[in-house]
Amino acid sequence: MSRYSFLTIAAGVALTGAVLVAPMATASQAAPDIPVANVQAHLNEFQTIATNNGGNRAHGRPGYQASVNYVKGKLDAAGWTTSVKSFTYNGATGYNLIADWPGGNPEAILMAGAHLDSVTAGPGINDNGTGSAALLEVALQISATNFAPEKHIRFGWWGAEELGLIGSTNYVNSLSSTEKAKIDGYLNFDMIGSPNPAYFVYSASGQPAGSLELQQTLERYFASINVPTELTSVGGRSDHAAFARAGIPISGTFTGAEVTKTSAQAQKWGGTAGQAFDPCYHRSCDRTSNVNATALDRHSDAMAYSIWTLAGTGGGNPDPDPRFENGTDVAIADLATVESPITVTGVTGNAPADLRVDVSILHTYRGDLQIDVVAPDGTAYRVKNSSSSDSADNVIASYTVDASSETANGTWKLRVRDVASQDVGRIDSWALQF
Ligand code: DPN
Ligand code: ZN
Ligand code: CA
Repeated sequence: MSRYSFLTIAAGVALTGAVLVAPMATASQAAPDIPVANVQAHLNEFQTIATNNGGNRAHGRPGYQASVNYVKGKLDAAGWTTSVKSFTYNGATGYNLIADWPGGNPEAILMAGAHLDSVTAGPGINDNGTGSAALLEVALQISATNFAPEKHIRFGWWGAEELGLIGSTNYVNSLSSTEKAKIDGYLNFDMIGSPNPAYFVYSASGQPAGSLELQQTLERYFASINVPTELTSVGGRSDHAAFARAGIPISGTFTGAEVTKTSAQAQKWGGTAGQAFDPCYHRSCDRTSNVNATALDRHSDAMAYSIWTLAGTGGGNPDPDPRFENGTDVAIADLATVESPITVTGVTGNAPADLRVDVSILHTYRGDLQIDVVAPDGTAYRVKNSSSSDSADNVIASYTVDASSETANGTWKLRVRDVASQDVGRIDSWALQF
């Protein structure tokens, strides 16, 4: 990181019209804090199931069936509509557990999922008891809070992920194109309590249009608790892949598997540099002791925040709150001013007084950056000033702009000026939420 040699403030730019808001759920009901002790209690059950069934919860083994029964029993008691869908793989019957929360717009479905199977080598508590247990607890909290979202919520616990994403692929392939088109997005949670944890969010880059909103919603949660994230491209390594192939927007979170933590990552996230995020990945030692409770807690809360936020709004048609996004990277060279455009069409009248601007800029010294949102007529709204003392990385934030005097339709721009030498970065993505 660099220090400033001098600081320049652009003259004549009004500092009014924009305020930084704390990230919050836009739904009428705020997401609850997921009690990590409840998630851990589900993990203890998975451990007991494995211990009583030959040490694992793998496809075709009794520990998998017992895991399905445990999750299904809790969901049924909480008022979810469940169905167990079987498939055959490797000469054994496998199961997906699908759970629907009654209500919401059946034409606008938000899905989230986690694989419930382990490898045969061990009980699979971090991989993927953690995603499965957190998703179960979020489901129980949806019930406990009587969440009444605009969208319909459906969760999936997948079988035979470890044998090549078999269950989730079977599920997506079983849907008609009409049924697929109703799914607005899919969030995946596979390994969210690694003992030497990372805070990864699945990158929208190269994924179906609409994935950026999911990515940015997850990023916004971690920004709100001041935990830095990194984007990761998980490619075809987990159950989002079949959804992405079907053109459904995807994202998710991940605390890392066999890859080694760098010293830069250890500095910002704690833990041990030079050691795998999960040294027990796919081993018999992936037991309840192989979970970092803080990471599990934060990723469970991120899961709840994103589900409440994404399911809470936008279910109507026509969309009363359209969103426009640009996910094309724009490099920010040293001392440069760069712009990224978004063309807004189909919105009648003026922009709202609470136009939300979601920004994801990756940079090595955020204090270098001065950011304006430029309306179609050229009016610039300052959302962030530069500051020589603001030494953190990245600008991942939501700003609210009073744009009520601006015509909504036309080309808007995010204008980013790097005012000090040495540190550089890029606009990763930004969006306008009307
Ligand atoms: N799905 C796990 C595996 O491939 O073994 C772990 C994993 C999850 C890897 C998410 C990458 C991303
Ligand atoms: Zn996994
Ligand atoms: Ca710079």
